[in-house]
Amino acid sequence: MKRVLSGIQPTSDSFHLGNYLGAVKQWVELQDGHDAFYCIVDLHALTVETDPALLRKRTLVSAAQLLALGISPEKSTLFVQSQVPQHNQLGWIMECMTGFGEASRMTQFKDKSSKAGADSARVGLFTYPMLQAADILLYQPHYVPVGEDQRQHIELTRDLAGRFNARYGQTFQIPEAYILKTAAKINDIQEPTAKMSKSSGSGAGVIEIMDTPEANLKKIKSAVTDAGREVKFDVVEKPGISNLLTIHSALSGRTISDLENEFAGKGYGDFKTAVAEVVVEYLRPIRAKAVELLEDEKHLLDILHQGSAKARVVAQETVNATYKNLGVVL
Ligand code: ATP
Ligand code: LTN
Repeated sequence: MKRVLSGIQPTSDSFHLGNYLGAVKQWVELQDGHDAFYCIVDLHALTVETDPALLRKRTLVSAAQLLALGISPEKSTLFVQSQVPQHNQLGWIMECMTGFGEASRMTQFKDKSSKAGADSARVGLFTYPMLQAADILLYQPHYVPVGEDQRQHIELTRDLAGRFNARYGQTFQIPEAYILKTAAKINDIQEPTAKMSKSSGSGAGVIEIMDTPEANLKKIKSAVTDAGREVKFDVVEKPGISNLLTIHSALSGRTISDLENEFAGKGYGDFKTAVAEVVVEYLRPIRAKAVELLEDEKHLLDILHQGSAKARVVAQETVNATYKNLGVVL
């Protein structure tokens, strides 16, 4: 079976529709027929200022949501990054393989550090992609299911793996990004030209899985629309409507052209009501399941501890091979 690995940061009280449609939905699909490893990357969350009580809470809420969204601990290895210290071990090796200029070109670092102000951005934000490369390469995966914004980090990971293999001998599987053509970038519904984001979202434009059905209904009904009145997919002229069409289609399984036909001659209002209904009904049982899972913290921790124990075994094999090929005395 081919292996799959991906990660998500516990940086907010809820995942949003972009996280789900861009990434986690594919995680769920790939658990069948693949050996899947999914990681809550809490060490990555430390690259920005964090509150200890919040980090703990958000790690658990992330686990509960992943399970509620369909990640099965029987099919997948679900684990917490910090519980597998091999990530730090290989992270250092990856830092030593990366050029300073190469790391400086990472657009996520440029965006996030310019927001923080270059001087207050943490060094960990700069080395973030090398830790991510380690997250991936430790498990020798074929595929890494992520949203479009992660393409550059996966490209760097491939470069680092290839470089290491060429210099020190075959050690790492070169992974491929698994990015959907549609839904790889869900936009903020108030600012439909910017990605829906946990950290920089507009609040009102971010549809959160853990939000109440009432709150999400209201948000979608007040989504920004575009000039004109036709419900038509056109990213340039109608970014707002196109984003809502993408969301509806991804959740309802209907094609965009089928939706355009249904809403031909109707107004934006009717369309937004339909989108709101699809989203709210899709998320309702998921939120309820996550809330239920959060009531039994011990059960959640058991699942994570078991996953981390399995992950450590695989990760240690890669660390051993890496050290051996580097000439580290074992
Ligand atoms: P932040 O905005 O704080 O960087 P995030 O919302 O991007 O956080 P991450 O934990 O960094 O969340 O991402 C988890 C996964 O969700 C990644 O695979 C990422 O590519 C995907 N993802 C995030 N936002 C979107 C989006 N708007 N559309 C599609 N996929 C997304
Ligand atoms: N950088 C990613 C999160 C992430 C990840 C990973 C994704 C950390 N490690 C390994 C895939 C594989 C993000 O910001 N979305």
